[in-house]
Amino acid sequence: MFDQQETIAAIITAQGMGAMGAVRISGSEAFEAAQFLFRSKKGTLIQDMPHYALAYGWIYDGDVLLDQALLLKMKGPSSFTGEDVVELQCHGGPLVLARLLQALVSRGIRMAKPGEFSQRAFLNGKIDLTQAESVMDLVSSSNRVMAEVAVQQLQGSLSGKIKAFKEKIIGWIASIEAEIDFPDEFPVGLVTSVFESEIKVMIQQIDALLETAAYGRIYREGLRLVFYGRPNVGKSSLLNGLLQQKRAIVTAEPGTTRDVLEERMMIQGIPILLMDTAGVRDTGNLAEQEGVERARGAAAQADLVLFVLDLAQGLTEEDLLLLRDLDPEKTLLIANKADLVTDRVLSFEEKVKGFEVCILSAMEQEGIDALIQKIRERFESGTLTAGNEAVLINRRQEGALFQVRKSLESAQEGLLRGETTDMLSIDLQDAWSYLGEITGETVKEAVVTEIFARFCLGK
Ligand SMILES: Nc1nc2c(ncn2[C@@H]2O[C@H](COP(=O)(O)OP(=O)(O)OP(=O)(O)O)[C@@H](O)[C@H]2O)c(=O)[nH]1
Ligand SMILES: [Mg+2]
Repeated sequence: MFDQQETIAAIITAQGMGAMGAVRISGSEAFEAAQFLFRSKKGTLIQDMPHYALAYGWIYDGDVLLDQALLLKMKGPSSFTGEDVVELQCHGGPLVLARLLQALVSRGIRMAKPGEFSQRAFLNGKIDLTQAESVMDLVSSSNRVMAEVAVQQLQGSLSGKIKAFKEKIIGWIASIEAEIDFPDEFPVGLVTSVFESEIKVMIQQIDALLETAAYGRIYREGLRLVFYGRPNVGKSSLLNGLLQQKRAIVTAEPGTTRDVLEERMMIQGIPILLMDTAGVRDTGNLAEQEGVERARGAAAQADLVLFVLDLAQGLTEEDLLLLRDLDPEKTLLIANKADLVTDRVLSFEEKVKGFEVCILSAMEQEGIDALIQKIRERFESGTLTAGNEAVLINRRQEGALFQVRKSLESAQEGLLRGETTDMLSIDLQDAWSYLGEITGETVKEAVVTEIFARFCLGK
């Protein structure tokens, strides 16, 4: 864990040139350090400025004038980090800001590590862990849905739910303790019968949250769309067709693509990770063999496989073998090269029953819009239903929530077996503790450090 005593500083605006750039100083020496550099036009001293006040003036490093600036004073604990904070808003030139930061460092202020401001905000109880994570989601969001969900999570949409669960569980534990301490005042079995239905309801609510994880992953990382099939059927051509650019190499020779080629795009507001892969076949070529292995791996991990076949050749034995391993729910069957056939009735329809088929020509760019529509439909229906939850949990939260569910289930099973209430209390305490991991109260220090280390510099 970083030293929380030290006063830290960092450039908090993006690197590069801009109308404005800002440096934040946080810690007990923030006002003193800023005073060394800042000369207000009116001669006001930072210590005499009211809370949340702005001052206009000039920044000096010794006698060297560095820039013109606005200084914002925030007295702890009413600041982002909960400590005394000064933000200097100056001109957004990389050198200007670097010189300012250097001047602070030469006065003994330490440069902040990535995520350190947010970590202090967390350690000082200004935000919980879900809110800290939502800050990262918000600044890195590539789409409207993620941005909206992140900002709601920052406001406490997930924290609120977790808090409500925790309060309920504490209530249960309290009544168990009361029953143990004053058995005469409770009719036998009253507490347990109430629990049975209440725990069931909570598990359902947790399941609803767990269901948002798949959506959350897609909005954070993109829907994994994998082009898969035999060599030369037109996988790379289709990737290029969707991207509207000649990204992947296309040749008439089978075995052109070797590596998994990744590209990102948005399809009607959905972030998509397109993955072109090597055509699957038996081959003696080592590089191609490795490519085929990677293709299989990518298909297994896909949210949606676009299984491409060559309509001019029809459905081959090899196609059938590959299809056998694919889940129709997660596959679209692309009958490509439709321009080469006159009759578009699928002779092999019976053999691919259950698979949705999309007939198109990657080369002629025909049928691409219909494919986009189908991708959108698959995203909206299928197993990916987040409902109206204003929450999309991330992988870490999903892991902890899964443990909460397990503990509650164990409590539920205990109840059915007629276990004593003190046993029940242990499961409930576990559930409470796992809930605390999500918001951060019961999470291990190492995990906290790891989470904040993923933040960018100046956050
Ligand atoms: N007529 C026609 N030819 C196509 C179509 N799509 C692709 N092709 C041709 O088929 C050949 C193979 O295309 P690719 O896109 O490289 O096929 P691939 O599936 O990526 O092949 P590998 O990388 O070897 O697995 C090229 O000559 C393309 O021009 C199409 O819709 N119609
Ligand atoms: Mg290819």
